[in-house]
Amino acid sequence: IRGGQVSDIREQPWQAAITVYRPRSQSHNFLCGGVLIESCWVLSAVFIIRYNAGRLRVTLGRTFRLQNSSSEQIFDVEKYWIHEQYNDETYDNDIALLKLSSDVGICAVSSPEVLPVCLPDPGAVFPEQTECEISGYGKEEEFSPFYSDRVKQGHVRLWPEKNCVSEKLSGRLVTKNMLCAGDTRNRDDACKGDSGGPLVCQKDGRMNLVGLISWGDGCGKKDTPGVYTRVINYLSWISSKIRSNR
Ligand code: 4AZ
Repeated sequence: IRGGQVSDIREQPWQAAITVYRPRSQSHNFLCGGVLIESCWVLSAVFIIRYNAGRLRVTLGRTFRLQNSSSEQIFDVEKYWIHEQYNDETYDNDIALLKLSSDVGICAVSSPEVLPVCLPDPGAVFPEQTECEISGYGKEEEFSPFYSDRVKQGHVRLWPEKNCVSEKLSGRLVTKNMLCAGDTRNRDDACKGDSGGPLVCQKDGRMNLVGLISWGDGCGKKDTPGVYTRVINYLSWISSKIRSNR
């Protein structure tokens, strides 16, 4: 997260960190963010997941990315699904669903540090300028060599659709499956390593997962929004995958 502030995982208990096991170094490398939506189910973005064939692992409940914590819950990924219409060039349909591995049918156990986020109702409307929250362990500046040691959160507003166009994003295509959000102060934004993580907005006293961090033109550039996968367009994709693979 560029800008924003350091946070505690209890403020984003659905935030996941996705890592891949590298046999050569016998270590887990951080890849990107994810979002817990049910005990055994995590949403993330496609791009990173797909180029990292290997043993994926999901870490929940950690405030500090590299520090073990008594509140953490760690799972191997049993299987994952990439959206059938994912487009490698435009990042259209940038959504992946991960099933956590468990022998007992229960994976993540709810606690102050680990809690699934709500998906929006199919008809929910989130008006332009709604203030929402993003989070992740990604970079604090576009060209920083390091990911953040600690989970961060940032505040962004939903952009009017008429401004969410390729002219604001170095000419790259924006589709109906994407939404734009940004900070009116040009400060907070998602950055490298945050993709797959949450954009949540409050509605009726609950946090709803409105977007998945997907792409952008740099991090926190003036008048340039971050681009998010529009989660509400995928509610039936998500529920049918879960239903047929429980
Ligand atoms: C990334 O590379 C990334 N400023 C995600 C979001 C944004 C930029 C880069 C938006 O994961």
